[in-house]
Amino acid sequence: MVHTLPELPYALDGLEPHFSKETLEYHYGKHHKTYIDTLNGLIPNTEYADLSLEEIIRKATGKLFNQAAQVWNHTFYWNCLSPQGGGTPTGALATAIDKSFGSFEEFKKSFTEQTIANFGSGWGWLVKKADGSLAIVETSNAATPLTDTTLVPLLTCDIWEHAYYIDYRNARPKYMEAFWNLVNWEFVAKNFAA
Ligand code: MN3
Repeated sequence: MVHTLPELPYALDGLEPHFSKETLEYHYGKHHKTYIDTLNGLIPNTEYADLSLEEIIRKATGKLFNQAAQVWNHTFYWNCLSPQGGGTPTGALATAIDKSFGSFEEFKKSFTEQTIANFGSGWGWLVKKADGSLAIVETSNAATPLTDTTLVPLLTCDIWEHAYYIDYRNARPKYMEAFWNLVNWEFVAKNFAA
């Protein structure tokens, strides 16, 4: 099976002024695409050739895992963002956030602090646990909560430097400030309800 780069759910300049068109040209058009091209180069004539992306992620290790997981993480990340994003969640998701973190503001503060503190390259995640409660999880490099079948990923923030260096240089806190203006809470709520 040949894996393809999913279309962005908005135009390359759709996340401006928070994330520039140049950032998306590199992050989506080069980084994300390279993970897919490398993945497609690794799997022909192997036991992974006909597996879905999720199946590869749950089975592979090393270089193949890294490429496959980065493909999935980035597709998920793009869907977590929207030109109409930002604001606060509503409904059952908002209730679950209040229950697990005290309030939306407390959640936002904890997610921001823990993700800023994630050393090196990685991802910050909001996940739903098997008991329905929510938790913040930090992963390194390509690691993804998808490999833990007890967790449902709801939201992610890419904190590889390539996500923010063009717009914010080394200022991860400024990037995260911008990130909150773009969060697609409808997508997060859909993941929560699944
Ligand atoms: Mn990235």
